[in-house]
Amino acid sequence: MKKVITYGTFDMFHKGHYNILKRAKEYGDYLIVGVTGENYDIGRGKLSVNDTLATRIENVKNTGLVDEIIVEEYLGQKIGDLIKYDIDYFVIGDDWKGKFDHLSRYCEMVYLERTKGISSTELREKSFKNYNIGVVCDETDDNEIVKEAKLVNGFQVKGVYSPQKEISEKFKEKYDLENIYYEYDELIENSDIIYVRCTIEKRVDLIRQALKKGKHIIYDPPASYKASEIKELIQLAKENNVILMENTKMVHIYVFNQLLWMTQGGLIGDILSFNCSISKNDEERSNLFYDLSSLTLLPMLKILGQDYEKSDYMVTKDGDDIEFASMNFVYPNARAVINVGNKLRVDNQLEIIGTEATIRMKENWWRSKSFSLYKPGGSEAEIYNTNFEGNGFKYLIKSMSTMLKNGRIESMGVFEDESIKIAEILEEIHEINE
Ligand code: C2G
Repeated sequence: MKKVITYGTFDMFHKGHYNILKRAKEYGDYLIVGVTGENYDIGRGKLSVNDTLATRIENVKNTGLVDEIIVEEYLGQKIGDLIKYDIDYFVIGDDWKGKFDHLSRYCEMVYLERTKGISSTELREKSFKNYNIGVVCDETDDNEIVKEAKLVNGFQVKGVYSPQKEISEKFKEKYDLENIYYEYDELIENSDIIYVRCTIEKRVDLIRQALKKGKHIIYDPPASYKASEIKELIQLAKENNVILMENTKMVHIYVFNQLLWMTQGGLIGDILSFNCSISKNDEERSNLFYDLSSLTLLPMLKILGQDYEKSDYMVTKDGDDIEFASMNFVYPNARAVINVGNKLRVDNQLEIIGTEATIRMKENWWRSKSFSLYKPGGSEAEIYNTNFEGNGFKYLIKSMSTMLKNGRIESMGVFEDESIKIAEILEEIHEINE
């Protein structure tokens, strides 16, 4: 018996898919199809897949051509499959020509001509609503949103506005955008989503204006260090039935959810200590302290909760700007220490000590792709990781896309009460500082 294998995502199943399965079947007596798993596709940057794995499997099955369906879950699995299923022919479309030649030691490689004039990409483009993102900024760095948005179906940064004309002009040029606007109202008018990327003092106002016009928002957090203003914005988003989303990439990255699962689910025992530090020296940005603090307070609140008994802050200043702050939180059975250096250098790290294991994240822990888990007595750390290119913005936009599809406006990444609590803490620090 000759066995044939082929692989694919088979998203929005079409004639091209049917044709390749039919021709693959003709090479032998038994056809196995490997359908890509969701994590595998996310890992290889294919975020645009529309159908669920179950639907894609069902569609392949319904062709009646296939003897066995397997799921492709990781890079390199194909080698194991060829051995395990004792394959004679590996068939794939000629868009992959030459890419799998190294497999010819295991079986015969066959590249077949693709069916012309049809593709999942085209079908997706036709069937999706397009969302135009407009950026309002006071700097020419885009935080990679332009590139990353393109990786999610239907999303694209189309225009820019800055209160400083030269900045919008440079931004448009640098990122090759279609439109530039000289009034904020025009940007709002011509966008479905506004990305607010500017210093903290201007955020509330810019967010408020766009929310009132019924536009969805992505903003660099915190929107403000005043809890009352955060509450007002949340309320305004609800009234206008739009999404108000913090640009906190961490919570949309797979490995951070693993960390939460372990710490919240008791897998590292009872948590005794949360230790986190961050610093950045950016002369261009004023009040960066609040941005950095917001980023460090979020994992603390997620892991230890909001019911600490006491807090204590030490703050030093350089001119009007906070230069360094140490924040201490006393929980019933745990302590948290957060150090934030605005102009001073502190090492970036996150350490969570539990009674049964310790977790560490180094360097840019807020967008880290991995963490280490140390067990007492264990000589080597267990590494948990996820691999992707870029800074992770695409995962945040993908979450937004899912929310839009489901008609949901409240984010499950950063919860509203967490944004409010962070502002309350920042407000206390701000008051000490006045
Ligand atoms: N195909 C085709 N004609 C088309 C479109 C697709 O012949 N018009 C073929 C592809 O060449 C591939 C199969 O249909 O052999 C599945 O295509 P996709 O769903 O796009 O899967 P792909 O991302 O190419 O996955 O491990 C994954 C595989 O390596 C390929």
